[in-house]
Amino acid sequence: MSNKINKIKISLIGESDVGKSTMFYQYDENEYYNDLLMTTMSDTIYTNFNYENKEFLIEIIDTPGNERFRTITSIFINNTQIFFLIYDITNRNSFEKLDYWYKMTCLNCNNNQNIFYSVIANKSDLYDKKIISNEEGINFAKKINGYFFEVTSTDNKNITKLFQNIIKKYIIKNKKNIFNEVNKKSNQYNGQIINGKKNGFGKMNYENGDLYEGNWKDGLREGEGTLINNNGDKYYGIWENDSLKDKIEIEYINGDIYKGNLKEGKKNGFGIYTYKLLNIVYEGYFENDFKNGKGKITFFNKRINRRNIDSNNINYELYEGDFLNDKIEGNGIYYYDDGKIIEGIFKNNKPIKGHVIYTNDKKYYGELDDDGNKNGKGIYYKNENDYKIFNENIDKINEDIFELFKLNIQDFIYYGEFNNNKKNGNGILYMKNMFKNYDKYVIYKGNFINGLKNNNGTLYFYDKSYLIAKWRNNEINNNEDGIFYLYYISRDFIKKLNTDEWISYINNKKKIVYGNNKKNRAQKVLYR
Ligand SMILES: Nc1nc2c(ncn2[C@@H]2O[C@H](COP(=O)(O)OP(=O)(O)OP(=O)(O)O)[C@@H](O)[C@H]2O)c(=O)[nH]1
Ligand SMILES: [Mg+2]
Repeated sequence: MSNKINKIKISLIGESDVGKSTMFYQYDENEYYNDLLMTTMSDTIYTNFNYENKEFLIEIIDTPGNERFRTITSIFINNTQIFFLIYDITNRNSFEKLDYWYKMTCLNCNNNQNIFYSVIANKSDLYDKKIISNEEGINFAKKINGYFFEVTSTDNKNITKLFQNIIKKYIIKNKKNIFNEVNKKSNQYNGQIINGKKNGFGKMNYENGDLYEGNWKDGLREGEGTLINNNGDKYYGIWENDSLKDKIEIEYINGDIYKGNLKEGKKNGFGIYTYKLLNIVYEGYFENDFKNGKGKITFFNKRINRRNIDSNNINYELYEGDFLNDKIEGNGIYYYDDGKIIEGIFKNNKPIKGHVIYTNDKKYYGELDDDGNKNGKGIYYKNENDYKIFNENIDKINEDIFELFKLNIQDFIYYGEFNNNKKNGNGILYMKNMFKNYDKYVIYKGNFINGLKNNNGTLYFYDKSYLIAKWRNNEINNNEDGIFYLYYISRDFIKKLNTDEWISYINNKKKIVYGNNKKNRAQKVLYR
């Protein structure tokens, strides 16, 4: 056999920052570097690989992803047998550019039949920042006739296994050429034969690279057995009539483990999936390999920081509820590592609407943004009973704001628009001590910016009087025309006030007293 055939060239390509060099050094030096400089020149390492007593010389090329150095890349990847098309699972652009990189691999080749493509989803340790689903990665791999792998370059075992597996796969796929086995049968069986058929224990190498080791009956797999498929995934279980029975255990190439039900080779029904590297466990239902239905995912890598959490026996970040197509989607409850709890509706791994309980004991019900922050319309409150009463009377309040005084709310309620976790937009704020030294409840209905009263808003007082004013950061805005209106509905009386009167009234923190002396009430409100 010529030396030429025994050499295998692997090229690592993909956008800048996806982790090519990190992977390269992890394989070469068993070391994780997180401070590598951007690659500007190609880098090469050589290693040996042994397969079925044959030595292979492996040449691995690291290339620059940055646009400025791409001319070099296209030269250095000439005559590559195995391409690692690498993307970063947290970066959509890096995934979308794979198509470009794929095309580059074929610039100078007249026939890419013998090129082995592996699509590598890197940085799997950044699970919570993942935005490219495996489904997307797998679909792209299928499109280019390649294989899909998800890895993290922070873990040496993971990367070693990845390289070994891909090289092995490549060799198996090209066995005929490499071993000159053109006339040999590639289906090889090594084991017991009874009555001319496989019976008892035996080992079988399949043409497609699968390997089965286990029991046989009348030529079919039957009983205990392990299959290592051509992807490097290991299936252990009880076989019946040549296929795996429902309850099985799979050890994936990246170390992940699945224990549970299988139907037609795919995870279906109840199962437990352990993301070994990430220290995350999913227990629940699957459909066609995806998390689908009810389930629970525990992030053992994230401890919950919450004072009273022990009473619930929850120590790790977890979500319990509905899943759809491998994502957290539907109704569920999420216990975050910062102690926040969200019970509500989720979509695409994120909450969109629900009840939020904060560690500071405040609560929120309403719309949320991707990060679980208050965004949109909602009610912010402290006392569960207040919320209940408020919610039941919301129609009345919308019609007549003074109804709110009758509800006897104990703490505070804000009902309205949020943006960026803060009151932003229109809302109603009902609270005690809205002004210092003032011990009565007041309602503000109007506009907020960054949590503060701003622009147009009205203050409503106990006695059905109200003040219409312009606001700036919680203060009456004295930059405006200086005229404010105090309406005394009950007395059919309107008093115009100038800025100074109101500024001194609010800012001098005078106590407002709603009079026992009805006759002088207006004066008291204003000047006491
Ligand atoms: N969390 C995490 N970070 C990674 C991983 N792999 C690489 N990184 C980080 O990603 C950044 C870029 O890594 P590089 O290996 O330099 O990227 P590259 O693809 O070689 O980039 P170019 O040389 O510019 O083409 C570095 O900060 C690495 O530490 C990984 O698996 N997990
Ligand atoms: Mg690099």
